[in-house]
Amino acid sequence: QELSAAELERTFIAIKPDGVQRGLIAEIIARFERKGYKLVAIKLVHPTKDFAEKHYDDLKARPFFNGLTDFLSSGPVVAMVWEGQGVIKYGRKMIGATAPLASEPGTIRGDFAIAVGRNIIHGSDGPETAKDEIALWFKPEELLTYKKETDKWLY
Ligand code: FUP
Repeated sequence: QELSAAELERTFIAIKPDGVQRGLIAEIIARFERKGYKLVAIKLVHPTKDFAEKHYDDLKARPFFNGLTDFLSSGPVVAMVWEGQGVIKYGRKMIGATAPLASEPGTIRGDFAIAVGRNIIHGSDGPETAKDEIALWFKPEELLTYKKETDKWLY
């Protein structure tokens, strides 16, 4: 099966415990689906504190690290890999800015979050982190390759 380089761009997206608890799973997945990205991996996981620390390893010197990793490990998380042209950068755009007052209406954080420590969703911030985060959260065989045949099931 041949996939173009653009189709192969992949990013790691996680719906954090607050997003799951607030019933925003379908809302968030719908936004990525409607945009035209392809879901290539998904699972519900309850990360351990240790795993959350690995995920946020680059932030370990920050004062909010302990609270952040407590939060990420506080309940189930929807871990996903989305694929498509520009998905890393545009996925971040759909998520919205980290600072609550900077996240625009229409973005996920802009529409549903008001606090930096409870911001519903994570998305890889570049190609290198995307690669690392996908490898941290998923086994290679959990990533699927398939063709989206949009009119195959319409009669
Ligand atoms: P983002 O990539 O938008 O999730 O932002 P960062 O990687 O800079 O931060 C990771 C997480 O740390 C954010 F989701 C929220 C949290 N954070 C705080 O809790 N306090 C801060 O001052 C900054 C970030």
